[in-house]
Amino acid sequence: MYTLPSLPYDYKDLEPHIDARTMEIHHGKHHQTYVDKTNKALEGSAWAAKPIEEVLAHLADIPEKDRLAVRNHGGGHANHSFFWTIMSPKGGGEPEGILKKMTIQSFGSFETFRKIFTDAALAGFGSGWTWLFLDDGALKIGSTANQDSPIMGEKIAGIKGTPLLTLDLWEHAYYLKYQNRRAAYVEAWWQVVNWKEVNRRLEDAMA
Ligand code: MN3
Repeated sequence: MYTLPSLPYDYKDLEPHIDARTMEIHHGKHHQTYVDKTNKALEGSAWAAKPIEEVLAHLADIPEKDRLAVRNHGGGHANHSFFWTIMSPKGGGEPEGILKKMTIQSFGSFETFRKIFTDAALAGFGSGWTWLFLDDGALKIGSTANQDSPIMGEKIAGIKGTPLLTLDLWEHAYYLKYQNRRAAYVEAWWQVVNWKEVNRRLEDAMA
């Protein structure tokens, strides 16, 4: 049985960048629905006792009749659980530590990294996510459709690796406040990115 994780901050705490009403619906309704439908899809299965990340890494082993539901709703549960942690009311600014060093090594500068990530987020058509992830020791940026993620692997998601940072580009993530202005949402989101957490995940992945 999966359960909705509580947020590490209040719904209103990411204001004015991400509004409280959006957070309330996004977490309390959308994410809850992904949790409920994952539980339904895995009802009676031994997989339901495993962490959702482990299930998603072995999607091919899920019975075919349940596989798409697990991919979509389990993916939604995992992606949102991760997404909440990489935002913070004390976020924004620039990375520190090994993350700072590696973004400069990989992309030339933080500004270039930010631009490549932003361009990827704006280029996506329809619903999906843009990621910074670690693949074979290298930082990479890529996007996935629907609720796919790098942990599902290249065959399914088109990219593979350990997620470090992600941005939800479904309209439900921003439409109440930003309507069609996806670029304004992305710009606002940079103001709440929890670089400390992203750096911690990179340290863990490199260890
Ligand atoms: Mn969402």
